[in-house]
Amino acid sequence: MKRSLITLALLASGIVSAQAQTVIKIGYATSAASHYGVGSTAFCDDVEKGTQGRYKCQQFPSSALGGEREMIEAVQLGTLDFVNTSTGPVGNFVPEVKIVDIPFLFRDYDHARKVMDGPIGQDILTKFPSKGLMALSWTENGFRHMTNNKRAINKPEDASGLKMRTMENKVHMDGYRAFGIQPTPMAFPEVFGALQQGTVDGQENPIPVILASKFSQVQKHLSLTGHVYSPALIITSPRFMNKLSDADKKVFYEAAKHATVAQRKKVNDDENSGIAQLEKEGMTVVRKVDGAAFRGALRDTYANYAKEFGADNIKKIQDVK
Ligand code: EAX
Repeated sequence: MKRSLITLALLASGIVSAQAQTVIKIGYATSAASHYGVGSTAFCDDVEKGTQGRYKCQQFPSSALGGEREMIEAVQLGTLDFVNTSTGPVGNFVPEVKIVDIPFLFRDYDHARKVMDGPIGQDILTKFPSKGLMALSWTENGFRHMTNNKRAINKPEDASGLKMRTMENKVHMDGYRAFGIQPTPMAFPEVFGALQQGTVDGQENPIPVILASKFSQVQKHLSLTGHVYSPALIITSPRFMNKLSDADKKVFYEAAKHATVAQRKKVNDDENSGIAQLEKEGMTVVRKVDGAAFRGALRDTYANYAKEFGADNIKKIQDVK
């Protein structure tokens, strides 16, 4: 009798903690303090609040769960719940994503964000479920710039002959070949070591990644080529989403929207203060590259993109004002 009373009392006082709590895992490439960390934390905080603590995140920053391709595979398999990833390897899973990886497709951040948040970007999100994936929102990695240890890059001729690590992304690689670069696809966790050992001469990434990954320790030259916009996504699986009540689904979608805003703001902040920071860390920066020459070098490659993706579809993106 006494014992059952105590049990009752414990249950009564612990009613909230007695409620089941599900821990969800989310992984990303860079540190917790980076843009991916800021976006993922906004997502996690909102999920936890919106579900009154029934869902809680465990974050795996700094590629702790492997490269982006591996994390996407893990989400597909169900061993990871969420990944906040660049589109780098995503087109290998969902081909409709590839069009947004075309170099020099977007004029600037406003243009890119408008396309991703508008009908074109939102339509791409509908292509994920048939591949065992579900993309909740477009987050952001940023415009990519080249770094290397050989020379300052002002125009394609300067980049020509450089061995450069790229993402596992054919659309990028085709473009970079047109600049004369020797693209070397490699998973992100290996990049720092490859730069340090000189396996490659350079790499290309947005300012937030260059900062967070301390590439200034192993790279001398930075050129603000902005040669391609690197979108990112919060990806989960239909398997995960289908378990949720409608109300919880809404919480996750809203949380992902908040992640987008927070992550983009961090990209803006890093763009504003990061270049001076990288100079302070010893990098030599070319701020004004010959953008027209880089675009011109892509003429034939663009004809191939038009064949693959449809000239109309490319133009539709370019025409978004
Ligand atoms: O998404 O692989 C890359 O260069 C990505 O930009 C990085 O992992 C962040």
